[in-house]
Amino acid sequence: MLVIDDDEDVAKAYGKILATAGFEPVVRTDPSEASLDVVTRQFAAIISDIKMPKISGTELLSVVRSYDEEVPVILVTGHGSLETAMEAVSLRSTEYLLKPVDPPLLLRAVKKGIERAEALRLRGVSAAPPRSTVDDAFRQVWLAFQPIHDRHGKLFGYEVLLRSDHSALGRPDVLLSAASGSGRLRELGRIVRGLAAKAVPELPAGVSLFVNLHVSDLSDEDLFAPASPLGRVAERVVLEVTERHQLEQAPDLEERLFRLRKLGFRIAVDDIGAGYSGLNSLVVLEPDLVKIDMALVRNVNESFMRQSVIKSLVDLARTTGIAVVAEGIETAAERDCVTRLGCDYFQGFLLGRPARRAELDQDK
Ligand code: G
Ligand code: MN
Repeated sequence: MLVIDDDEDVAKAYGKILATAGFEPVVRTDPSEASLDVVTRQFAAIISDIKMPKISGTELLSVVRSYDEEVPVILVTGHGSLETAMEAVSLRSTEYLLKPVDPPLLLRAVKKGIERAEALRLRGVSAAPPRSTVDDAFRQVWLAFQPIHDRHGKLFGYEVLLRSDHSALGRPDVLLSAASGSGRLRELGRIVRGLAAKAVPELPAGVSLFVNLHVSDLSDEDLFAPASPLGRVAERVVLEVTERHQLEQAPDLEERLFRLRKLGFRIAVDDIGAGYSGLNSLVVLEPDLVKIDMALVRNVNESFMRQSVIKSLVDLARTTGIAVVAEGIETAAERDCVTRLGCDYFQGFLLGRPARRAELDQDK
């Protein structure tokens, strides 16, 4: 639970109410500090003041909503206005409370918000399709390639992205959840790595291939076999890991990543700033690269808050020798801004959409 109010007495009072009710509140009075929290950690609920210096509660909420549809956000204000109330509604704020807030009212809003988020999450869980349908979808898997450039606009690598031509299970998120529901995630991971390995020899010299790992892949011995198709070309490959799929399911993660690095793979922590990959993963996992999630890059040129978060991430990465990739760049203004903030590599629709290899070859 995250509590933000620039008035220290108020913030502490909320913290106390929540702690007494058995929650574990993180209390912030500096909205820039809170902004780093919301993009690097997951909270059961967020309670925020609206009117604060530099970053408003509604701006904070818009960032939260760009990657988390469900987390309850309760906005509190001493100066209710139609404008902020309408903004709160359009950003699906759970509650909009006026100061001074009655403690039982605050607790009721928090509990109701958490219950509703839970119900939404449960509804998202689907049953597994028949085995033959998943077989069909697996047979139609292919990889899209998206370019990653360096600061001089030179091609540094491609990220390969899972695709399937199957009519029902074509969307990557649907295919992944079908594979997960059927206990076949590792099989899908092997298919992806097999296709990726085949593509490596066709890449221009010096260009790397970025391959996403699912947490289930990290417990597949095939990934660690030097003689596996991808293991043979490990020097050309960056493996992307993310906390989106709960890395805590791989308890010996550090040791596993160490083994992968010894095989010659480089490691990237994906989706930093999406609220899943905590900053501590940078310190603990010692990756070669980090990828800043597109939720943070979106309209970065217009947001002091996003700029300050990216700047902090770049500074942290610099001191630990980690290279930074900015993802999901869609406009020249976003690219120029992340370049100025010191990012090393760049990816996004502006530089190139994910495409089949054949289409890339035609572009040349
Ligand atoms: O979780 P990960 O960062 O690996 O997800 C990459 C996804 O982001 C892919 O599905 C890809 O199609 C998408 N993507 C890549 N670049 C952009 C972009 O500039 N804008 C948007 N909206 N999506 C992008
Ligand atoms: Mn990725």
